[in-house]
Amino acid sequence: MVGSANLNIMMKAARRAGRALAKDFREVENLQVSMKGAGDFVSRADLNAEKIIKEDLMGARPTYGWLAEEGGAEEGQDPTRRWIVDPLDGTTNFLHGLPHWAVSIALEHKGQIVSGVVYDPNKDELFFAEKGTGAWMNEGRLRVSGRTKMIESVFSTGLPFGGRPDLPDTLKELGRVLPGCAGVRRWGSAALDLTYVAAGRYDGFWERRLNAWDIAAGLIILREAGGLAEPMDPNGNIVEDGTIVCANEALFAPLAKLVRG
Ligand code: 2AM
Ligand code: CA
Repeated sequence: MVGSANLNIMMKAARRAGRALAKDFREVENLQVSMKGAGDFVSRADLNAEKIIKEDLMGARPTYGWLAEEGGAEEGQDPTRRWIVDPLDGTTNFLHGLPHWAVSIALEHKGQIVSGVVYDPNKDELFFAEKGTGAWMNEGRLRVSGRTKMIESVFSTGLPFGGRPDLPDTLKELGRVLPGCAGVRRWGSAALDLTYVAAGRYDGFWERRLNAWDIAAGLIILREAGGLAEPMDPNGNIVEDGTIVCANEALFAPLAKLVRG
């Protein structure tokens, strides 16, 4: 697929940051002996990846706004467009030497996500989409799964970490979903969770308490692959609220019903 100039800038930035992160990831294992050392090293790797992405994106489009996990928000001269960036989604995996993390870059125009790129350097999988032109992974077109039966379906979610207060609700939710499906996974990168639903690897995904940068790029990839997505509160907004439930067309309603209780 021939993408727009903006998509090409995003893909180039994602690959450049991904290469830098992959190099740092190989060092992480050696640092595990000193937990503090590993944590500081990962923070530096994360910041360095964000710097690379900012150089590429803001260098090419200096008037756009900026919202990123590490660097915060900056209004651009052009108030209608903004980059939404997570340089390293799946930081806990990265820190633990688990090869499941990604770079996530989205472009928002007038409040709508219009393009998204998620790059997993561990598998060299570049997921991308633009509004109206479908979703892709490397050279191939993406499509959500064709499963229709809950009992045959695999879903993904995020579980509360570090003492977050929503554990009781989460356990109730799992109690409703688990008995009727083939399994629930918790892989720790919301950006990759969304692209995996887009690729038909899982049949659906839900999570609360996410940030705009975790979801923005994956969301357009999912939708362009034919997936349905809503915030937990049907009257809310996915990117603003940081909640999402998504699946293929057949499984969306039954999954959303169980998750929402
Ligand atoms: P992050 O790696 O960029 O922080 C998974 O539940 C999502 O929650 C990820 O997209 C992850 O984004 C975010 N998250 C933040 N802190 C986390 C933690 N300690 N453990 C797992 N996920 C975390
Ligand atoms: Ca993230």
